[in-house]
Amino acid sequence: VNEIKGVIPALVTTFDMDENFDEKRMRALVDHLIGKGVDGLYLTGSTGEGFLMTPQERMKVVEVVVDQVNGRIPLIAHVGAIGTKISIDLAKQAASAGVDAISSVPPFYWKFGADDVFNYYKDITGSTDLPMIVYNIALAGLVGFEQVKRFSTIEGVAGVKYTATSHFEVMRMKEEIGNDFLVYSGCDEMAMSGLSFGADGLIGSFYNLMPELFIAINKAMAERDLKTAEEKQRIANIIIMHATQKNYVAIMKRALSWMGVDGGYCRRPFSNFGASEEAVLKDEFRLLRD
Ligand code: HMN
Repeated sequence: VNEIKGVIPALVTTFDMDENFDEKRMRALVDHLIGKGVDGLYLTGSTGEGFLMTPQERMKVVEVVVDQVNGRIPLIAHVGAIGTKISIDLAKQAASAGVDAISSVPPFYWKFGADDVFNYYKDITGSTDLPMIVYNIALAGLVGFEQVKRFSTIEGVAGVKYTATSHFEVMRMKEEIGNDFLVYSGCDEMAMSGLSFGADGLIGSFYNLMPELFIAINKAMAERDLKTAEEKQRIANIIIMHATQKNYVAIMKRALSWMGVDGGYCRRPFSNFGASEEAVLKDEFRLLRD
């Protein structure tokens, strides 16, 4: 996984208006993002509406993307589920499909004890030879620094996708767990900050929509060019702040279509935009641009 660094969109899953997985749109979007220069893709996570799909559908998405990417960039498959057995099935399938790493949120809904969560990661990570990226996000209940540190003792746990705002922990993880423990910053609006505290890469939603800006931020931060990074981050944040007031996954999918690569629609209960709402949205974005 050492080479899985840089800007990694948490790929949206393309559905048609009837909520069916749209393979054609998926393949086109993958090619579009590779053309833009992204460094990898993260599949069937939060942005990918993974929890709105059956395991079979998630496997299908992984297979299609692996096939379309054809080795051009590395892939991380999110295999998190509420039960260990389901996650193991997903992990094994992702491994045989040919992804480069797996990732998972901690099990949620019930309040599992710390040992249960530890065993969840141990069992899934032990089920394949792939590196595991722990996915820390408030939606599933944040795990703290000490817990991440404990998970890092499991053989195969290679890093963390860290969607939290306390970036001092990024630095601490690098210092206390080890510099080769991979940390991916997960808050797009704080990409610059995550990188400045030592994150190896960025995994997030908005890299589907505006990868160029974040590729520029990543490059500028590597060169310690704070001025450029800040300039790009400010622009990105205007869009992010606007889009996150509504269902931003649906917004990104429609906005992609204006750029010639249709991201399709979201699955219910997420809402979508009808033609008239989409027109309003387009006007709002025009205003933001001016
Ligand atoms: C994923 O699994 O889809 C993500 O990469 C999640 C990602 O970290 C996003 N967080 C959530 O969706 C809750 C961020 O990209 C987030 O959308 C962004 O920072 C705007 O707040």
